[in-house]
Amino acid sequence: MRTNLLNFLAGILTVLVLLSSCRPKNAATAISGDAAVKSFVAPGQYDEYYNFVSGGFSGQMSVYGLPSGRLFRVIPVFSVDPEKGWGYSEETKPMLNTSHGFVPWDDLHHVELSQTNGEINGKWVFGNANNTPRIARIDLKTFKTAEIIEIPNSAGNHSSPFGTENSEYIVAGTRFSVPPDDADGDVPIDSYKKNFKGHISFISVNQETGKMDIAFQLKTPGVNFDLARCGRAKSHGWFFFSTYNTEQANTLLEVNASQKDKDYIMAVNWKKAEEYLKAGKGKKQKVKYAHNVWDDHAHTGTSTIKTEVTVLDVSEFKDICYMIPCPKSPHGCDVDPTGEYIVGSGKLAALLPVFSFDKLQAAIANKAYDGEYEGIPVLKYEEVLYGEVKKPGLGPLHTEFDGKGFAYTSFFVSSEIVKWNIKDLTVVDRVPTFYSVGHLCIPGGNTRKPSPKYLVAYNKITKDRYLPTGPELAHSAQLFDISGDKMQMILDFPTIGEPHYAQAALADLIKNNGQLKIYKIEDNKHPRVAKGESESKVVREGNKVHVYMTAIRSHFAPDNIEGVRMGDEVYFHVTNLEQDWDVPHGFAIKGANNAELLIMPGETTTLKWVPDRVGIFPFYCTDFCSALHQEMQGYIRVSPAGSKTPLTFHVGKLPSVEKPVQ
Ligand SMILES: [Cu+2]
Repeated sequence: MRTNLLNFLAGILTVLVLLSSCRPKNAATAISGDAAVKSFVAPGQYDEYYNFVSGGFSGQMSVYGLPSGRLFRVIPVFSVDPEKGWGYSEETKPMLNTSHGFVPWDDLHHVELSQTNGEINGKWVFGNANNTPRIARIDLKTFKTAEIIEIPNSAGNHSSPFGTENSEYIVAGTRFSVPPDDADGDVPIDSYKKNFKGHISFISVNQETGKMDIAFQLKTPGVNFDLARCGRAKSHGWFFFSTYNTEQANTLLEVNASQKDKDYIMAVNWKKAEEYLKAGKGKKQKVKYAHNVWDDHAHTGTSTIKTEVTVLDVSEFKDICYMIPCPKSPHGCDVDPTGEYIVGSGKLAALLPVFSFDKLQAAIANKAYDGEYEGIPVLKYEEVLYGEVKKPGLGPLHTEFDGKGFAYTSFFVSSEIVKWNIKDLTVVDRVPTFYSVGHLCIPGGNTRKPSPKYLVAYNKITKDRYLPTGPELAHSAQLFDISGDKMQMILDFPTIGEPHYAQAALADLIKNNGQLKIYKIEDNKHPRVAKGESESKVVREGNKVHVYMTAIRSHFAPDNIEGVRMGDEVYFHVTNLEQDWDVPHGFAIKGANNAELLIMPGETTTLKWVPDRVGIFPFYCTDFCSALHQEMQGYIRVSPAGSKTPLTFHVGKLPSVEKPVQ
């Protein structure tokens, strides 16, 4: 056993040494001739695509233009963001609530654009929180996070968010199998095989409102789920999940989860699961999870703790799940635009298996099984295999499609992208990346209709590529032109966080989806709104002081407030009265250790401030709004506790002229 382990580790070491030597050379001259011109978007011109990129451990999502690589926006999702006040204002705090309380920092790995009939529809983009399992929905009319739902029975929400062809469901598969939430989790860790279970959540999406709900969960064997893809066209109604650690090890997984020659891709017939649910076969389970919803009229998020989920144990139903053997710890599990081919990418495999949906159906019909895995039928590899791409490279991770019959697979270890023909499985082109590519993105590359023009590689390591910035270098993406037979790199651009998966959509689709320019002041339903300066006021409720403040170019109302005392909690509810596109105001007060605000036209946002000393405290607008932005300021006076200073406020009162003493 020990010798086996040592041999294994020696093997890995050899691979690593080989790897460093097959890093691409001539990194500095990788862009040749006038290739860069292809990514040039002249000042004032729009990009052709929006690219939504995961921000990894930053917990945010970022929006880039393609082909320019220009960063347009960072959308706060699972982490606080000072630039937007996200997680700091009283209204946004509930959005980061979980069953563990306020979680202000998470890890966003994958993005998924909503679809209709297997094509991107430009309505929403979803993102996953890995650490404290959650799924977020971002509204593409506002580029704001509209909803976050926590996932019970999960730990490490990696295998998500991947959607079905009409966004009927967004799925979330657990990375770590753990004892279910309603079980006593106080068990020895090495009782893994007995007590640890996997769960896959199917989250329904209302096609009008986008509202999410956990429709049901599938309880599965205790494996690690990695990535997933829905079936499309002929395979609509199915979902495919890559799994690893089918060995069910609980220590030193780098070795112990690599024992078997093959792990599995789990094929799930979700239409069949729906039938069982309709027939009342699901079991209600007591759990606890947060469901946070943003209201665009109240400009406020609310968090509700839910307590029940419906679970189907797949081992009790023989026709929901099937295991497809797949070599060595598969990561990517990608379905081509026709829905016929399912590509497995074993991180430690030396070939790429391509499975056939038709053969899968035939194998199931003929019961071409190779035994069972914890009650789930295991299909015979040869019966479901369409063919193998031989010697494609080292460390295949993820495949995207161009819709012209070609697949593009990223190879982490050999730092390259390999283009291959889906029909005859021959490699037709390969290009180096700089370095260690993870995910790829072709606009629409996971839909029925990809746009075969650009491919972006999201790289993990960028040594030699950018000006050094201390121990950590810029994270990066690389853009390739794939319109010809040969891939051609045309741009490098840095990204926020560590990018994982990304998706892209035609700019016109999103630009013309009814983009919101302002919030209408008459629709503002915030309970503490001031819809005009005449409604601005300061109200004391015990030790709470509520300031109903307005902001308009170039002053606040009120801008002089007195009568606040030590021990008070002051709430500034600031309404931006502007009804003009792109005129936000900001609000900041000296000593506030919680927040600044950024308030969009027509919106009301609240800053909670607890003064820590007696004195005069200035406040001001932090978002440049006009030539007289610098004059947009005010003062608040804080008196000692028990002081008799009356509560007064005003704007526009001129100082009285002192009369000379006679
Ligand atoms: Cu201003």
